[in-house]
Amino acid sequence: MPKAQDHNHTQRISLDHDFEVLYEKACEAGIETAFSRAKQTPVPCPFGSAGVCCRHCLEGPCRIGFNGKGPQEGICGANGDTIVARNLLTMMIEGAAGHAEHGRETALALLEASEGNSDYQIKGVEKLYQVAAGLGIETNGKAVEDIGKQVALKALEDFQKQAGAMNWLTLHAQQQSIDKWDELGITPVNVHLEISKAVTRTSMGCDADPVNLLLGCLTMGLVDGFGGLHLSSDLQDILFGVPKLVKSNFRLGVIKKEMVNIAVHGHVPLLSEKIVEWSRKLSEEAKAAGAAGINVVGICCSGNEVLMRHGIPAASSFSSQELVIVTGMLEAMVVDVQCIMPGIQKVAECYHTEIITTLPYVNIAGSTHVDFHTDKADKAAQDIVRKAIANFPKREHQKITSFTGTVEAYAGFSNEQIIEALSALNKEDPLKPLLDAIASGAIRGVAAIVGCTNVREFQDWGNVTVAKELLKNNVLVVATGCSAHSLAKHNLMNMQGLEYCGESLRGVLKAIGQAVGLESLPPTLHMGSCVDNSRPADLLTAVANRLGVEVKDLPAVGSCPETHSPKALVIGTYFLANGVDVHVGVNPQVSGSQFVTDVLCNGAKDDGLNLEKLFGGKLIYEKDPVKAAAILLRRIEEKRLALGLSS
Ligand code: MSK
Repeated sequence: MPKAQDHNHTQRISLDHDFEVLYEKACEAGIETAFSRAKQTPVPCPFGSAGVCCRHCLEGPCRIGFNGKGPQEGICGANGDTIVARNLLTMMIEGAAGHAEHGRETALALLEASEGNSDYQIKGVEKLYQVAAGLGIETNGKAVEDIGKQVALKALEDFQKQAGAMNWLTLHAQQQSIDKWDELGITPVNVHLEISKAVTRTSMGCDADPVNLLLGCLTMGLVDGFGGLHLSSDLQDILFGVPKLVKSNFRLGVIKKEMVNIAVHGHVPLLSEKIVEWSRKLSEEAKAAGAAGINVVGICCSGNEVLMRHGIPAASSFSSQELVIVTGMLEAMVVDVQCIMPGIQKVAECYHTEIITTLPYVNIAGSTHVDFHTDKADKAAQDIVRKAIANFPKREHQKITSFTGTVEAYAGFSNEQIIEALSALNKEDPLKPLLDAIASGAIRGVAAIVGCTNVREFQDWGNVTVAKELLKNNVLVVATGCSAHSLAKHNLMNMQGLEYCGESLRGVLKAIGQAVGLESLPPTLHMGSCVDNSRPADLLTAVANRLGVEVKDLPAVGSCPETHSPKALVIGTYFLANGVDVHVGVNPQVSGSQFVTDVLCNGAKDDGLNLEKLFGGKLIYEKDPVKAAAILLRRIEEKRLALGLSS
């Protein structure tokens, strides 16, 4: 077991000192975490890293040798290009399936709520009318529940229909993009059909054409974008309400020594919404158990969801999730789906913390399981909160490490909130102040810093550095997912961080913020969880439509500096299919094929087929966050020039 103090500066785990304290504590107590496991295997497998290991049949695994040495084909004759493209598609399927299942579950929840068969009611009525209108559903004279049912059925159609394009694609995409996707034959028909087709094409003896396989990746990107991201965000806004400006706190100081602490972790907010509700309702029971009350804290994207709608404070992003338990103050960690490390159970066994799984297909051996379904959500949430209360007296006080520092952060920047803020400057044409700022160059462009933290990266460093570099150069930065945790923890979502903004950007943020009663907008805008990458996409579409151009023409970029999940890769592919440049700071595992690398990363002027020629944007792989930001700034300036905007 490595000791934290044995590591030199480059081996530090986090820019967030609190997690370094806990990592050292864990190491000294002999408690394994992802950080210590990563240090025990410092070099990832070179074949897997290059994407050239094929495990699609039992004749293998086969792998392609490097530099022309060793076998250049698998036993079946698949070459490196095919194997790399096929492995990439396999990752895309994994990412898209997770998000699509999120969308399907939310659609079913809306159907059950509309039919009165669940513990949920529709709270976002205005959003319901807006989505229904977009889908062509007649709303006049109909009850809210009737409209909710029609919207839910339209959503479920996107998992069933056998012809045409997905309803949510037609609802959100620009027509020029749809035409392009149709021409290339990549427009998805329904989520399950496309995932099933993609799994078939990656299986042994099927698709062996790297170009066709890469087109399959783009289809998965569209499945993810429309059947996962947009569908989930829309329906969650309908069920739980559209997020509005909230102020909350980040860092480990949000875990309170005197309270019963419950962490919600995962992605689908159906459960975490109820945990928040019942934590408030059962606080007297916590007091009877000797606590001052119940404190819910967020981890990963469940954390982002309850932050955006309820101002629940956030304790940790993905990579440090196990270390939250090492505080010794967590009575329960409740998980739903995605990005949940199995390692949390072993860490929890060293403390009094109870890991509670809630979905039949996401179990962890040794944990408690409380079955969750929408028609017994209140009962499940009460059981879970009471389990946490019962664990409070079991704390081992000598094992507690508490922190007092928290960082204030603003969140809740849905598009509706952004438009409302802009409306205070121009009621008739709310986007105009933003467009004027972009046109004049006060804002050079827009960047979405999205995605994860990664145990093999120095936590928060890439996310924060890219953001600061872009802010300094007057780029408007929005954020989602775990990168939003990084930015918030390091003062980029409160007014202190305004010092990192270039002067003209700071002026625009102040003007908009003051119009809604704030000192300023914060330097970066928290737009939600990883499925909420639909929100920056919708913002770009609204701006492009207002200007009469395509999204691909805008001075806009995406960056995922600390990528960890295939979900981040498939989200990036959705943006690539819309012509937006996407930066990743972690190896996307395609270097084993020069052909695949060229298609993804080469510029439009290069020979041969590539994404930029087809769609207008490309994949940028750059580990160094300062260099990455410089490339993104250059791309923004190129797009400004092409649009005829001021230099
Ligand atoms: S949780 S996919 S580590 S953002 Fe959405 Fe965070 Fe990335 Fe998981």
